[in-house]
Amino acid sequence: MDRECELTGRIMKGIAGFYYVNVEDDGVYECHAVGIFRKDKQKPLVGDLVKIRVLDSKKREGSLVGICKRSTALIRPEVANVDQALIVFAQIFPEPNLILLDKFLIMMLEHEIECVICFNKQDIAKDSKREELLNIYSGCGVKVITISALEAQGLQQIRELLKNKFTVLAGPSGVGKSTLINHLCPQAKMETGEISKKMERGKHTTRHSELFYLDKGTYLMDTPGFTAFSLMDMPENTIKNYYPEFYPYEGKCKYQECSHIHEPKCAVKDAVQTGAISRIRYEGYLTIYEEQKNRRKY
Ligand SMILES: Nc1nc2c(ncn2[C@@H]2O[C@H](COP(=O)(O)OP(=O)(O)O)[C@@H](O)[C@H]2O)c(=O)[nH]1
Ligand SMILES: [Mg+2]
Ligand SMILES: [Zn+2]
Repeated sequence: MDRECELTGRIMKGIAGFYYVNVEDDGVYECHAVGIFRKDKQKPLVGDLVKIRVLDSKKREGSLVGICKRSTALIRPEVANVDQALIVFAQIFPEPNLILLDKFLIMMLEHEIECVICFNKQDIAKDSKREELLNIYSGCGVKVITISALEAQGLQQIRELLKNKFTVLAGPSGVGKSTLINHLCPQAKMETGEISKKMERGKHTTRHSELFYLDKGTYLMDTPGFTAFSLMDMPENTIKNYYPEFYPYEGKCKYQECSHIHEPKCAVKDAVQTGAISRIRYEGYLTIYEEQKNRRKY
């Protein structure tokens, strides 16, 4: 086989031993992995940049012959080379679970993956709700945007943010992720709708993590397994490191190793009192700290 038949692409999905590899300016090839991967115990992941050898260009079949070095690898979902996460929550219907949002932020920061928070359903939320959410997250260190996926408001902003990156969508069910994907990538034809109906259908269909190709270098992934998770065994005393709003007060508490919880003369608690740090974010920190502390007892 001559070298000219080797192409580079990205794994869009993997089903039953086959990998669907998108080669830009060419198209998708159905590939099987050659034995070398089994021998090396190396498992190709969705998102991987891979070398393929074309076996039949008409039928668009090939074989996977190599995996390029990964920049990142998430475990849940198992996906490689993610550049950023777009964390989607509704402003209302469903009411946003901010503890869950904060956990997403912590997990992404831990993996050094950049985040953008997107609050959807602006069309049905009060302006006061939108402002409240923007206030809570004004110090969190990541960009926050508000959109209406249904009415296609704010989508240009999102297109700009996605350009030339591989973005994963994270967020609970019913917040509008599929509606958003269908705007950005009409060929995706994602199923949208009320949660209960989808659950029923879900019984009969297996859902896979799948990448969508939007434009040169621009990929988007919606992942069904990305709706709830725990922070595993992350030690509680490291949680504070993921709160950028605490950074200006580091070293200003009475105790060097202050957890900003029960210690006297705590600069962070003072900042919560004056409103310099969002009370909601701070209380979320307390909740997550407790959860992590208790988890380790068992
Ligand atoms: N009012 C309003 N409804 C929306 C918006 N985006 C999505 N929805 C609706 O919310 C429901 C869930 O949307 P879907 O895209 O399936 O959410 P997913 O579970 O996150 O993929 C559907 O009934 C959508 O029509 C929005 O911006 N405004
Ligand atoms: Mg969906
Ligand atoms: Zn403190």
